[in-house]
Amino acid sequence: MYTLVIIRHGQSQWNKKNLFCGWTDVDLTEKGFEDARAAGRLLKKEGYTFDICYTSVLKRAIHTAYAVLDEMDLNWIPVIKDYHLNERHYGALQGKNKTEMADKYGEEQVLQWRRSYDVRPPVLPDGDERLPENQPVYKEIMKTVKLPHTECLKDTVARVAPYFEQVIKPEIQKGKKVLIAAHGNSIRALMKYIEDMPEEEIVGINIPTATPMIYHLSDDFRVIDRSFLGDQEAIKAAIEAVKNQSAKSSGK
Ligand code: DG2
Repeated sequence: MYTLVIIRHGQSQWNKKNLFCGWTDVDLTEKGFEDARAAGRLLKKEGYTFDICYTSVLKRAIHTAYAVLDEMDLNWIPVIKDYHLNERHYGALQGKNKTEMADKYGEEQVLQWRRSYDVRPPVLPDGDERLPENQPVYKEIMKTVKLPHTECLKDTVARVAPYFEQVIKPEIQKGKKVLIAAHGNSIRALMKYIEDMPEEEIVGINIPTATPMIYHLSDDFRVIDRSFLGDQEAIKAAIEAVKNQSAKSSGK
């Protein structure tokens, strides 16, 4: 049996302001750092350890990975940063407030952008300085890969799944204990792939920040169980809060 631990980063500056973030490289808040450190302490207390960590090229996930590992005295393990684990690209929604968008376009529309499986948000316009081709971090990658200007979850699955299958899974099969520090939707994409989850089920899944998710997998990589580590009532409330981020402001 294998154990795999996946964690969404702690609260980011833009989570706090309720802005769509996607590939925007914003940092954690103080609370985000502290919650990530608390997750590391919890993992250590519960007896977990890691041999290798995978994260995205976005600092909110990278800083979460290091905060967790620091609390576990595991700063020395390899931390692999790869754009395949980036958040779903949120296109032209990046930087927009989720509540304001619900007030303007209706909750249904915003929910479709946030949670539908195959509807892409509006694309970032050509020439926009936020496009991946204008970011130094993607310069090398762009030489061989076409990077997105918007993504639906299906697109995110299409980049996350091969990376998991070809890079991460072989390490798990070698017996390495793996930590993945990623994002709400890149984690949902991973879950869809690992569990072979139907589209109707993944649309209802919301991932709380800085909460370790534990997978037990059989030798042939079937899911034995999946659970969140920590106070189950608080986790339920955190999941509900993520779900409700695109509710209209009261009175609208
Ligand atoms: C959030 C997810 O991603 O937003 O891009 O705004 O995990 O990097 O904070 P994260 C974003 P929702 O899909 O939950 O609206």
